[in-house]
Amino acid sequence: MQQVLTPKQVARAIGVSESSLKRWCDRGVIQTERTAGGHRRLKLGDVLIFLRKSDLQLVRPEVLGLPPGTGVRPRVVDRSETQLVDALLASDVECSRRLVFDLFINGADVITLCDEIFMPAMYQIGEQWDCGEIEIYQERRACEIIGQLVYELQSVLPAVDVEAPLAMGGTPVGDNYRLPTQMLELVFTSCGWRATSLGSGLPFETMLAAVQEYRPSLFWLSVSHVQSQPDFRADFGSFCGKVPPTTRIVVGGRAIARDFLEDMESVEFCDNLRDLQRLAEKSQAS
Ligand code: B12
Repeated sequence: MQQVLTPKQVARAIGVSESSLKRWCDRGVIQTERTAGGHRRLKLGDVLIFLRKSDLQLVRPEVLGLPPGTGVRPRVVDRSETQLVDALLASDVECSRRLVFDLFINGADVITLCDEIFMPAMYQIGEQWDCGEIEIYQERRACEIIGQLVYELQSVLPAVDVEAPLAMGGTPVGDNYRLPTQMLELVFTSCGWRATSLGSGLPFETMLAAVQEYRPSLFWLSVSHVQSQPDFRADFGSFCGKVPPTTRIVVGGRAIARDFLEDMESVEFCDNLRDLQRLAEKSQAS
């Protein structure tokens, strides 16, 4: 559910008069809804979209539920990854949120955030863990915070049409990575699809049961860890054979190589989330 705000709250957050804000609402400059009683109401996501397009700064971000200091200074993607790593390792949720919402208000889309900020930040954390420079709890906590941020970003995206195509997916058994499949749900939602991540560590039989029950237009498989390549190949091949042709299968992730799929004609491979966005937008248009 998106946070819903009154014009008074938004005016306070942006530091303008309530009457100016109401005028913008009525001119359609900022997307507004009306209650049954005719009162104007604004969704947090629409306020953020408005801020992206305007030169206005947030003066009281707390009113919108954002950390103090959010939206005050422009932030660039370049240095943000390292700043996020520091915030994550210090378990500083507010600083992490501020960074991410600063970038979002500055125009970074959710794919840039996932592919260019979250993923490299977790990569750095993985390297530090591998060198024994950080504690395991710091790595786990970083995952939790990013997971929280991904949900928060999802909650500010525009509502998706109930008739929109459905995408669904998860990670196979033995693969305990939660963030990639959560991010795939976010990306499909941002492309206007209905999207459901089934989670991680799923046996292929249960994925098939979900496909048969919900008949998605697309099923994604995120593969970050494979226990046994031959078993995975056999199980995945058999799964693909049983999925109805009306469901496209898309695969990606760190543990999957393009040549792995050479003889699997019914499966599409995506290198990254940007690739996936192109595929999602193309399929929706056709
Ligand atoms: C957090 C973490 C874990 C956590 C995950 C917790 C959780 N709830 O998710 C847990 C504890 C499970 C874990 C366990 C292990 N881990 Co680990 N882990 C990591 C770490 C630090 C981050 C992973 C992550 O979430 N990254 C963020 C995501 C979003 O990035 P991503 O996976 O690359 O996904 C991106 C793309 O690949 C793409 N993508 C992914 N899937 C798909 C699908 C489609 C369709 C598309 C289009 C795109 C796409 O989009 C994403 C966004 O850009 C990495 C470091 C790293 N390099 O990433 C190590 C790392 C992957 N782990 C490693 C290891 C060794 C392990 C273990 C084997 C350790 C052990 N001995 O038990 C186990 C194996 C786990 C298993 N059976 O699944 C090594 C792997 C080394 C190697 N060469 O294979 C790494 C690289 C750490 C290191 N530097 O050594 N790990």
